[in-house]
Amino acid sequence: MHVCGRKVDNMTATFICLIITLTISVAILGIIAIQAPEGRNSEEEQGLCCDFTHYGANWIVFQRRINGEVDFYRNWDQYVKGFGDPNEEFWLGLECLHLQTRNRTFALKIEMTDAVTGEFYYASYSSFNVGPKSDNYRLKVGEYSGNFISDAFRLKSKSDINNQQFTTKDADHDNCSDCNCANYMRGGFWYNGCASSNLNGNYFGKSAEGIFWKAERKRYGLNSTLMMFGPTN
Ligand SMILES: [Ca+2]
Repeated sequence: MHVCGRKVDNMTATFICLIITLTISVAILGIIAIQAPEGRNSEEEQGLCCDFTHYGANWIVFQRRINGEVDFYRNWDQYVKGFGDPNEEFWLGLECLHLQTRNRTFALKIEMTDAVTGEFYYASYSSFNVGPKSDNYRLKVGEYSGNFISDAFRLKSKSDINNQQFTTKDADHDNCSDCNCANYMRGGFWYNGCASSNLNGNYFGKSAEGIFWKAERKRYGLNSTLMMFGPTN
């Protein structure tokens, strides 16, 4: 057999063919890897969700307020990617919430402490889903239960935040035609026009800017909150 004009034996020819085949294979795999940005992006996005803080065995915490050390009056990119310290005050991030809740039904649980009385409150929703970025991370929650007399997420039609998109101070997706609810309430959240709760409000704020959960006749000021998703039963 001749290779490049030189006569070689069968074993040498086989070896040369093997080297050529391996070289071509590595080149093709390299091209495939370069042309697969979606796969890499997906891994990067999944990487946003690695640093989970668990509550008990099965619940994943995605928001915590305990001392006001972390500023929650943030822009869109920061709410998408998350911010703060997972062991202290933090927001996990909207992209992570979407990725985690898109294919599986979780329940939502919110725990709160009254800033004045120290009383413990909780609110639960039978299902919790955060939509994709293309839909501005729209919130969908199921049936409410809790030890408040009212469901603050649906207290009034104008403050019903179920099925609403997320709004920040630089990305207005709310239903307040002459205001940005994130500016008005000093936070970033799913607002309608605007809301009867303000879990991402100013820790030291008063009135509409503070952290609160509203019942039919009373606004409960809060000094700690915990939002988490987990099993439905
Ligand atoms: Ca608006």
